[in-house]
Amino acid sequence: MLKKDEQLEQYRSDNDGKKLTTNQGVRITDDEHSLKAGQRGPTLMEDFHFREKMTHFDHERIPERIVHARGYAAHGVFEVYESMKEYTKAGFLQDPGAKTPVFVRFSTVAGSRGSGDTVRDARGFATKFYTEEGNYDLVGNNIPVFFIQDAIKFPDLVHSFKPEPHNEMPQASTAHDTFWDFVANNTESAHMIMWAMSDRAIPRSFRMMEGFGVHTFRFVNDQGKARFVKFHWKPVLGVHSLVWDEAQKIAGKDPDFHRRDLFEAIEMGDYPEYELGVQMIDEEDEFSFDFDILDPTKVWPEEQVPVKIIGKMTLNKNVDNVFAETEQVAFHPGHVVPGIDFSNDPLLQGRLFSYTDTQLSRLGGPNFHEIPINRPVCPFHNNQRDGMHRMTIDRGPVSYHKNSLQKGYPQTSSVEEGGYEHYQEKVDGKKVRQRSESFADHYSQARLFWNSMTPVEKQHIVKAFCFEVGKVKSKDVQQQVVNMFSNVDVSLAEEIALSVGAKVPENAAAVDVSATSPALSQEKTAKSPKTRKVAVLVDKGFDYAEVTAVLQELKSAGVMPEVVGRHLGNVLSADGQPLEAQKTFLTTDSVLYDGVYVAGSEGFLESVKKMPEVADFITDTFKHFKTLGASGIAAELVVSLCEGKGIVSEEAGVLLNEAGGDSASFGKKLVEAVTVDRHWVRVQQ
Ligand code: HDD
Repeated sequence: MLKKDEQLEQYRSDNDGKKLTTNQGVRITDDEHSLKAGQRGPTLMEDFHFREKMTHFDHERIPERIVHARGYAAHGVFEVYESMKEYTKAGFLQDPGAKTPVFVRFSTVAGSRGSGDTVRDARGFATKFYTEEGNYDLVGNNIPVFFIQDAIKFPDLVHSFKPEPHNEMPQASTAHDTFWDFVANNTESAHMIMWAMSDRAIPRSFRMMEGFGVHTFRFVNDQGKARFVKFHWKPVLGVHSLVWDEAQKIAGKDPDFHRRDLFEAIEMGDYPEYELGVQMIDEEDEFSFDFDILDPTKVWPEEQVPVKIIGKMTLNKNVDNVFAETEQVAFHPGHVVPGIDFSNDPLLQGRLFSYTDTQLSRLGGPNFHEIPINRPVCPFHNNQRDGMHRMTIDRGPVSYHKNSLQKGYPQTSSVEEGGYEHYQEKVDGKKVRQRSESFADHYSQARLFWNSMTPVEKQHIVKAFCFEVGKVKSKDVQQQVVNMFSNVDVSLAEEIALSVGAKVPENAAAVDVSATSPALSQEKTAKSPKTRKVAVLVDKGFDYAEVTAVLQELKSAGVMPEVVGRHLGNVLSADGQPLEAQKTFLTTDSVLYDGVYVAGSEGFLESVKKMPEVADFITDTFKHFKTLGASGIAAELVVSLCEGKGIVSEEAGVLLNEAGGDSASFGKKLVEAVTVDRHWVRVQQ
């Protein structure tokens, strides 16, 4: 058991086999009737059980996070691959054998706590490392840059993307006037907007997205030597996304799509894994780049500053209680340990104030560090006292430093004893409300991103712009957005302009979009069939030998097939053999799978005639570029439904198996096609 788990164990409680009591421990005889004066009479004030139960219920809700309200979390473990002693003295990065407990919360940014998972948005990726030297929080996103360069603009940014205050619409969406008005008037957002309009903003799964610390931090080693560092999480399963139409449909069919995916993967033992990578720049090279390394709207292109993979995180345990753990966890980029320090990035500096401050109202006082999920696993002692919900019983009369009555305890530590020493950066400047000229280039990296995309990725970005800006009502704002993005690429601006009825400015200069950073594209990401979900559509009269052979192939490759039928329970094959359907054509939908395999039978054709949902299963799978397999008479059906909608061929991920064909090799081909993921060749130009 990891140390954090042991600690949490003390607080876990089970009702199984227990008597119902009040919070004071008094046993209760009846929990269904309030105490009344006569069976039909009024309820009595002295009913302490009623009062206590109702009062507690009345106060069950706490304020949701101002951003990142909707999130889902899991426990896990982090292990470093090799000692990082040369670069940092951080204890948890020294010993490859050491296991550091972690707690990770993934989130969307804009939506309320009850909003859908698959909205277009950045995703939060916040990790708490419970190290022996204190908690270290890496509070990042799945996008490596941010909208703004100075934290003082954060309230403005958030006000612009939250639902508009006069009518509280739209929920969990940036497709509205105030957001795009903010963008067009704050052009430093250009680079982040390119990412937000890309497939990165609609991940297939929390398990299949990257994480980034975004800011430049510092590593400091035991010699006091510092280096600038950026943090990356790289998912072992690769980076994969949904397509926009699918994402929107999932938001209705299963708003919990991402949390369900994470929860189920962990329950099944398919533990999500992410490798930790660092990019490092020597202090001497601070000014060697054509961007300012302190600017949070810039990446350090991986081709210029390689990512060194240094360890792995495995998420292996779901929470026991979402409120107690996921909701009450409090992250803070200012929670650092010796060996990790800050840079002067003005966005980071502002964050260092905001996070503790927000917990004061969200978690109701200054003692939120005592909530079990937030407690460090190492001892913590100081002279802070009292406040709402204080749990620790501090003994003795002394609560001040320095003292003699308690022999100076709790004592400070020297650096050698592990005391945190801030990096002694020399700072000299006039007090000014200004931004460095070196932050003024808002477009080069937006262009770099755009130019590093494949044609399909570009097409998705264009469509996302057309959707989002198309929902804006103000013609003026639409025009401003077109003007702004003509600085990234005129052809991009032309497409947006055409779609929203605006004009590309006549003086728009053809900008140089020749530089690329191939690492920015998802195209070459790791691809694996593992944990991919395939719907197996069956109806009465299917070929039992074929379906079981295909199921076998899928399962042995780590694919997760789910049998879907007209009704739950056993579906009978042509030779009378039963196969259990776990879902029905009504309770699930093609958008919830990575591929669909249709086992042909007369019964299936009947279902297609009777239920339009069944044909949608096929056409949507095709439309979303996912693997589509069909056998026997379903093969003809697939061809007739999909021809005219794009390319129907094996190369395009449409696999047809004649009745009586070799089912095992058909199953293998299905696995290969699911591994490829999306079959973009179907895209009709
Ligand atoms: Fe933030 C939450 C990530 C800029 C202020 N932020 C929050 C969470 C994540 C991030 C992942 C959710 C943590 C959780 O799951 O509980 N935030 C970022 C990143 C940023 C960023 C990657 C830019 C690089 N944030 C940022 C700025 C400010 C804040 C500039 C304010 C100055 N963020 C907050 C907050 C939140 C928060 C209001 C809301 C809930 C919370 O802190 O605990 O304080």
